[in-house]
Amino acid sequence: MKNELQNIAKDTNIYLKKFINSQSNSKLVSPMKYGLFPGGKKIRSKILIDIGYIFSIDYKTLIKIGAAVECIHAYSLIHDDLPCMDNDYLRRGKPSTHIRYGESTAVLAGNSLLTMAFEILSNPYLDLNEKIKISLIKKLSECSGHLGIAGGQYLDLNYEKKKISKNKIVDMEIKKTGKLFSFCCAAPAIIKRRDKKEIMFFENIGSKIGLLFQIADDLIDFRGNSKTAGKKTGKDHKKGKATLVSLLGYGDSIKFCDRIILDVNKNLKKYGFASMKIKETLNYILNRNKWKKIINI
Ligand code: GRG
Repeated sequence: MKNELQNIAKDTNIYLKKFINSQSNSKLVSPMKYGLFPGGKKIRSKILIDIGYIFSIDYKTLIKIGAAVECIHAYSLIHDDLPCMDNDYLRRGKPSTHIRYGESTAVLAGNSLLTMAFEILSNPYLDLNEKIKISLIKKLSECSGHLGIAGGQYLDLNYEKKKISKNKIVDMEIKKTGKLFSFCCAAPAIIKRRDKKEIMFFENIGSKIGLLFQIADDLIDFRGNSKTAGKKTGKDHKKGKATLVSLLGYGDSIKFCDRIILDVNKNLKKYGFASMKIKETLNYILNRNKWKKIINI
C-alpha cells in the first residue's frame, strides 16, 4: 500500500512537472511548484486509481486526471493557510506558501493552480472523447465551487466558536473535503459513460470517503504532534473549530469512522474482487497503527 501510494505520488509529480515545464515561464511558476512539491500523500489520486481499477481504466489516463485534482487540492491548501482563512505558517513540513512568497503571490499562485486543473483536463494529451472531458470539467468545477470546497470552507470559517449540530458539521465536512473525493470516485464512471444513477452512487461513496478522511485529519490535529504531521496541530481546539472530533470525542469518532468503512464496503460488494483495492485504502486511512505512530499513543 505504502509503495503503491509512493509510486502514484511519483508518477503524478512527474506529469505535473512535465506539464508546467511545457508552458512558458512566469514569476508565478516558482510559488505554484512550491505549493505542489514536494510532499503530499496523493491520497485523492490513489482513490481515483482504486475506483478506476473497478472500471479497468488505463493507469496513465488516471494519473493525468489525478494531477488535475492535486492542482485543486494544492490550491485549497495554499488559500487555507492564508491569514484571512486559517492563518497557518507551516504546511507539509515547510513554511506555508504565503510565508515564503508573500500573501498576494500566494493568492495568485493558488488561482493559477485552480485554472491549471482545467488546462490539464482540456489538454489534447488527455486522450479521452471531448464529451467525456466536458463532463469531467463540469463535475470538477461543481465540486470546487460554492456547493463544494469553497462553500464548505465558508461554513468551516463561519462555524468557528459556535455550537453546531452533528448534521451541519457532516454537511460542511462533506463539502469542504468530501467533494474532491466525490469527483475522484465519479470520474471513472463518467469515463465509462455509466448512467446518472451509477455516477451518483460513486459520488456518494466519495463523499463518505472524504468525510472519513476529514475525521482522520481532525484526529491528527486533536492528538497529533506537529513534527510528524508536517503542520501545526492542536489548532482546531484553539480556533474553536466545529469538527466531529470536538463534538463526539476521540472514541466515538473512531466508531463513526468504522461505520463509514462498513457502509462503503457493503455498498461496493456488488463490484466483487475489483473493489479490493479501495477497501485496502479505506483501512489505510483509518489504520490504528498509523495513528498510534502519528499521535504517539
Ligand atoms: C480550492 C475551490 C477551492 C477553494 C478554496 C481554502 C479553501 C477554499 C478550501 C480549503 C479546503 C481544505 C483545506 C480542506 C481540508 C482538506 C484536508 C483534509 C487537507 C489535508 O489533505 P492531505 O492530508 O494533504 O491529503 P497532503 O499534504 O497529504 O496533500
